[in-house]
Amino acid sequence: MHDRTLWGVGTPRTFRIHWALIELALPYKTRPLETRTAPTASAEYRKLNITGKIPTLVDGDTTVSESSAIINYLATKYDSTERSLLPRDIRSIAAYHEWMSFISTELDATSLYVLRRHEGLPHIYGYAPTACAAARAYFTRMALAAAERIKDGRTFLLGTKLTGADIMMVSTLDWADHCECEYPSVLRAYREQIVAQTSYPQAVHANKAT
Ligand SMILES: N[C@@H](CCC(=O)N[C@@H](CS)C(=O)NCC(=O)O)C(=O)O
Repeated sequence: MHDRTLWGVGTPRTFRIHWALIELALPYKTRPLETRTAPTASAEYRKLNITGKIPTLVDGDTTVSESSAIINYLATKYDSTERSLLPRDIRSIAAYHEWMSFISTELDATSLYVLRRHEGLPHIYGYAPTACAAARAYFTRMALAAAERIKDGRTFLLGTKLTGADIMMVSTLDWADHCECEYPSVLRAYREQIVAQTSYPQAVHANKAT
């Protein structure tokens, strides 16, 4: 059997990779590392990911970290006619990368991750209520822009099929719900359809921390 191990459970970013692996029907083992626990500082893990952050995927002799990079790696390597998380035509490929970048930077890193640091971990990163209020408002503004792009009622970001960009978006909306960040009903309806139509529930189960 192919030697494939996903390190990490319990966060929206680890969830992304469980979901991608399940959608692509790729068997894998899970090392249930939780964020900021002692095992993330072990020599064994630091050899795989020097940042000590999760998730990390080891696929045979390839090691990849960064959730969007892992999704792109899996989607590219294991693309087939039966199972695919990538669009096919060049304009959709451009839109796919646009969404991946937008979600990773505008919705994740500069909005929700600010809240995670300064509301969730103020003892490490400092208490910053002004930055948090701005991050919350920024998330809502960017979510409004995303909703505008899909208000034609499409099921998936790129039209009629699930791609890695949907995995990024839905996991980020889940995180936003957890942080009580507001986003438009168009995005809520989009999320609900995907949750009902894909292997989302299995991925939730796979990502559960023990
Ligand atoms: N940009 C990275 C972020 C990874 C990340 O920050 N992971 C969190 C858990 S969701 C973590 O391990 N944090 C531990 C720390 O900050 O030391 C990705 O998308 O994978």
